Amino acid sequence: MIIFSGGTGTPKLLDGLKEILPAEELTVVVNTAEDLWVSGNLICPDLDTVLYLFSDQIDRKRWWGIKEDTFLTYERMQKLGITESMKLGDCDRATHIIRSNFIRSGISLTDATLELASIFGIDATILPMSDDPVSTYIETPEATIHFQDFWIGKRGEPEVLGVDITGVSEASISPKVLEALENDDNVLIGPSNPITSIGPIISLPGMKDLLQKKKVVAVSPIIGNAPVSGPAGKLMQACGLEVSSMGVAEYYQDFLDVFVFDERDQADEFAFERLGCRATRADTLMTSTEKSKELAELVVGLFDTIVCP
Ligand code: GDP
Ligand code: FO1
Repeated sequence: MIIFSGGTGTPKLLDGLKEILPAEELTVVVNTAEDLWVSGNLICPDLDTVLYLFSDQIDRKRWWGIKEDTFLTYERMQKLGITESMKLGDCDRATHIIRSNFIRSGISLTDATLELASIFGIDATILPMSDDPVSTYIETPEATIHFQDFWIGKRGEPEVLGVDITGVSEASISPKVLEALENDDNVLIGPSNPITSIGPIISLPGMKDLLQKKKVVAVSPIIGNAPVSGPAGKLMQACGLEVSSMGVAEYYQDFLDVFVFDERDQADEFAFERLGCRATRADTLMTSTEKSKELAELVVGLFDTIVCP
């Protein structure tokens, strides 16, 4: 199975999937449009969350960084008058240094990620969506700023006028992602932010055409009229989408086969038929590994109900 992932909602589902499927059967294609160079090193928040999840290092309170990490370097730099734009843990920073050294020596982000996965003893395949630079910029009334400056620097507070995924139309799907898509018909779009996490992956040239030939199941990150966490609501609104499961399904309608939305949602299952997909209700709120596992079991079963287009 191929899973498209950001750094919070889908990793929670992966937490269940890794309990029920052999790791070798999981290929995770991860958003890189939130990546940022900080103090000379490349930070890949979504890739790192997935790497830390599979190697049981993830901080499950925040869903970023390494559990029980210290922040000595960050704090020392702050004392010396330099505040980094992201609060980097010391052990997390070691990952960034290793990755960046690989990249500085000419190795692609894909191969650097495969090396990190091997160092961490991970059997699942974790792939960046592309080896080319793609960055999400948020247009606010004052300025157009990098997603991390909007989310961390400005606490997601400014009004959002638009979202620009720079570089995506010139970027290529990485060769290893293309190879994975040639060899696997099942694609799961996890409950990630449709605009900033899944948006960049499906906007890569050729991706939507490839997805039309696959069995595609997606899980909604929106319950009722709000995301479980993060800025998805504000960003969907700015992109002209209704903040609802229907809004998410509409965004994926070109290639979506089955849509999973939350049982607390008022939406009618049959209302999704006009988008050319089936929809099914489930408890999608993953507050424990057990709940992630239950949702993962349901989602895996759905692929058997789809005839490959
Ligand atoms: P990011 O990279 O940190 O923005 O993470 P993602 O894009 O992977 O995930 C953010 C999305 O996950 C948000 O839109 C949340 O609504 C959604 N999310 C987080 N936890 C859950 C959950 O337990 N269930 C569902 N359905 N969505 C979730
Ligand atoms: N999020 C914050 O709200 N504040 C931080 O200081 C912060 C640091 C950070 C460092 C490494 C990392 O991998 C993620 C980090 N995040 C931090 C999370 C990150 O900004 C976002 O949640 C994701 O990029 C959204 O996917």
